[in-house]
Amino acid sequence: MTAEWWRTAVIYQVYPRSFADSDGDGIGDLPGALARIDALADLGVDAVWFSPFMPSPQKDAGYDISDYRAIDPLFGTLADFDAFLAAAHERGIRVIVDLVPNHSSDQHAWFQEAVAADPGSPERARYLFRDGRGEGGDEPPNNWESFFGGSAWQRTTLPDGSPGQWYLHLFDASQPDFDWRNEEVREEFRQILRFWLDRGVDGFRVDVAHGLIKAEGLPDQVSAEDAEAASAMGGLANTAPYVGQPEVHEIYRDWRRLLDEYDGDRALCAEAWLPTLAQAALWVRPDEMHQAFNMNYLGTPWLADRLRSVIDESIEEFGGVGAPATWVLSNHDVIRHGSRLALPDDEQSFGVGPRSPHLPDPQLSSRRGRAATALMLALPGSAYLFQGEELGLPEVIDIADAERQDPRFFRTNGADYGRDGCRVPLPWEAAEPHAGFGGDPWLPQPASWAALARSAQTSDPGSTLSMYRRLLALRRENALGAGSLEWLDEYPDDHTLAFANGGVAVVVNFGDEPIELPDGEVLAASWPLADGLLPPDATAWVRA
Ligand code: ISL
Repeated sequence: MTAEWWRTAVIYQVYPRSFADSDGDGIGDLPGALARIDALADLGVDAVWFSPFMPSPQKDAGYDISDYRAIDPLFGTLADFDAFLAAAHERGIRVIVDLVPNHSSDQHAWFQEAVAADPGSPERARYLFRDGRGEGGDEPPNNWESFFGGSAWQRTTLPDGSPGQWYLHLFDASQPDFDWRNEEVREEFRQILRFWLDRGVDGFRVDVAHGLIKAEGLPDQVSAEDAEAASAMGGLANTAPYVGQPEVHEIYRDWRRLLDEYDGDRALCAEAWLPTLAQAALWVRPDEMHQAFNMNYLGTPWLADRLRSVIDESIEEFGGVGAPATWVLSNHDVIRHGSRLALPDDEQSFGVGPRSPHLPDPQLSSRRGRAATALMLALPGSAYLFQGEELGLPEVIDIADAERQDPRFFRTNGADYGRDGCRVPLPWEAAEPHAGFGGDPWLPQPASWAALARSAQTSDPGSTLSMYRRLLALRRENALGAGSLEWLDEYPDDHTLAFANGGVAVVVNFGDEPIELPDGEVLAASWPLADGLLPPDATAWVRA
């Protein structure tokens, strides 16, 4: 592979608990992933990103880590990981692992020591313990809210049963936040990075990369209206006191120096949810991370003008700091993109379930899902795929409340369905029990998924899987990742996007009527053409 593989790579997210289960416990594992590695090679991806597989009480599906230098027995052993890494490298596939530095599990040895230690002790200083406000310290230290709902503070209980200090958790109460102003925390994570780099990983996806540093003094968050008023009066516009604090960049510069000591082009990718692309670009300045997820692109509805602006802005902002633009439509935190793009714009976050006001139409989901992918894979830069999107899996809606697992569902008392619907285990073999996933899956698979199994799609030229394979092969042959985008303005219509990337012209139809394609060989189409015309909610690639 060429130098700086991450500038153009298509990176496939393996969510290990839902990928492939080798031991029949209903939870995917590393030997299961190894047994299926040829499916990834065959698909044609450049790299795999593994969501966390480290030891964890699994309160947040592995994003609550109790030991950063081992593998949870649920998923296998370090030897299993080494075997996967070697097999991936043999096939020219890079492997990046998930680093979760914002918080640990409450079962991590450091947190257990912190709870047992006194206020003001070095053990407590690794996390964010504070006295409460109000009489008896009964009120949380500030007004911050958890991303999963409710207060971001949890009070501790002393051995005699009386209430003690509070600790900060931006996510679940079982996920206490580290204090990244503490040098001991920084040194620990340098060693963790080295542990995985020494094993040969090609890089890290960095969880919550916007949030490690909290504003000095942990001030109350100002409400959006107050912030607006302040900014209208010439004051500073509000950003949450735990998002995008300037000192966070020192940490990534330090990590970049560390990665640069290693050979082989290792990369850091920021999971940073920031209000604007201009802010996201700060994470990928030349001495910081290599890539940042483009959450602004992911959050854009299926509208030609909105997509055109976000594409232009992405190329400009990331390009402006010398970083590749990145693209992503699906991951383990959002509604699967076909289903999402078939929902009203204001219902595309926080999950969908049986009581949601609107449910996505399956046909429309399928058409938009495929069209959106065919648009994304033609863009220059690097793209992320989430396991199962290549099978056209829809969001699973009918999960009974009793079967749901996401802490977001529980912390909002079911007001948000949360993320279980995109995490349902993959179907591999149409004719096997549990569609060949392994044991009885930890989230129930719909019976209809047998028809979407990889075995049912693999030799069907019209399947979603065949479309992904074809697009990835064409993307590689035509070096689209390293290309550049030029809008084709002979399509002035509000309901069309058309651009050229090198020798490939790409046309996307957002309207209700079929449209003409430019002259030339049709290389790929996300939906069958009708009399040579591109139908609504479809994308075609044409040899220009
Ligand atoms: O900041 C957010 C929205 O503005 C949140 O969405 C947040 O950044 C996001 O949920 C972070 O997600 C990651 O960390 C979580 C974990 O539950 C997710 O699965 C992971 O992707 C806590 O580790």
